Amino acid sequence: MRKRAILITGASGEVGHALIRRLAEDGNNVLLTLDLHELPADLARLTTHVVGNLLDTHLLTRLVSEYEIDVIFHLAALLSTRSEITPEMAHEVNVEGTLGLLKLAAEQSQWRNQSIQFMFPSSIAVYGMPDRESKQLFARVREFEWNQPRTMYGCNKLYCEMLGCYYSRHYRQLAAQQPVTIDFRCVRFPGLLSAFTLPSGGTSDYGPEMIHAAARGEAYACFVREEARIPFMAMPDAVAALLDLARAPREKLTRQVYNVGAFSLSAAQIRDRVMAVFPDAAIRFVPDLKREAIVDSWPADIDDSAARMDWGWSPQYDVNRAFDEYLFPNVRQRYVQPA
Ligand code: AKB
Repeated sequence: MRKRAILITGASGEVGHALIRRLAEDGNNVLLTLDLHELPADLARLTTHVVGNLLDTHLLTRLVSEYEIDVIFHLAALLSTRSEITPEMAHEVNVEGTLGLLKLAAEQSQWRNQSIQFMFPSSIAVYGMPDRESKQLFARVREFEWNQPRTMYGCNKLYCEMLGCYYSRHYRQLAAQQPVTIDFRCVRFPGLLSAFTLPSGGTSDYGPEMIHAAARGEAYACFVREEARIPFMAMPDAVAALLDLARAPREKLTRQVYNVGAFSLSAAQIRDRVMAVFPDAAIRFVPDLKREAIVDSWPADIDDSAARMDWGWSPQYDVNRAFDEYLFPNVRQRYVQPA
């Protein structure tokens, strides 16, 4: 008998850590996690963790021979800055990795005659504002607007959203009998702020880096100018968005890809909040014009009314709660030196 499980790829990334903890709170969930890296010991005991490559098809086949996977949270990806450094590798991981997993999920759905749920985190990187004037003028973008990404990562995410929709609606459309397909659902995340982990390889990283550097008592040179603005979200809300969408009745969903928002901040506004709590923080603005151009291509904010309407999306952390109740107390605690 195969064991029923929830599969999380990219489990040792930021969202993975938070999602494992949250899913493990419900003692009934059996978690199977996959990543190139080990998990920290406190997380590893909550899951069956496999160290391996998503692109290894033999490994994936072995996993489905041992586990009956009901839900997949496909988090594995190279983020935007990293993807610009190695674009072809980003394509391999972000697109081919996703394609292989979609195919596997579709085949398993057919085999079991039951739809496997495929949860996919996408990103504001799928948007590409052509210039700062347009960004100011069209401050809150809807899902179907400005889909002209400037980065490899943005292109990868946008295409994988489409692949997910294809695999769930049209896969094997010419077969004599329409097979059972996957239940693909996707949220487009803004920049994420976690109190417990630091991102690596992203371009929204200046937000969390500024906060964590101040708590560690280290100087920070922010790589975008003070006015640069994008939407952000506290990590608990990101996990809640994935889980709320996963639980939403299918008939309520009018689309498969949803924006989810919480608040929008300029880099200066993050600095001001940090300085109010860590008055000795040494924060300078030393723009890296190339990374800043990526941030400028992302919208200032997103319109998430479809998510609010269809499945009741409502972030629990507005900007004040995110900083004052979640980020600052936990980040401060994280770097306390033992007496
Ligand atoms: C990145 O900066 O690449 C990510 C994202 C906005 O998706 N954090």
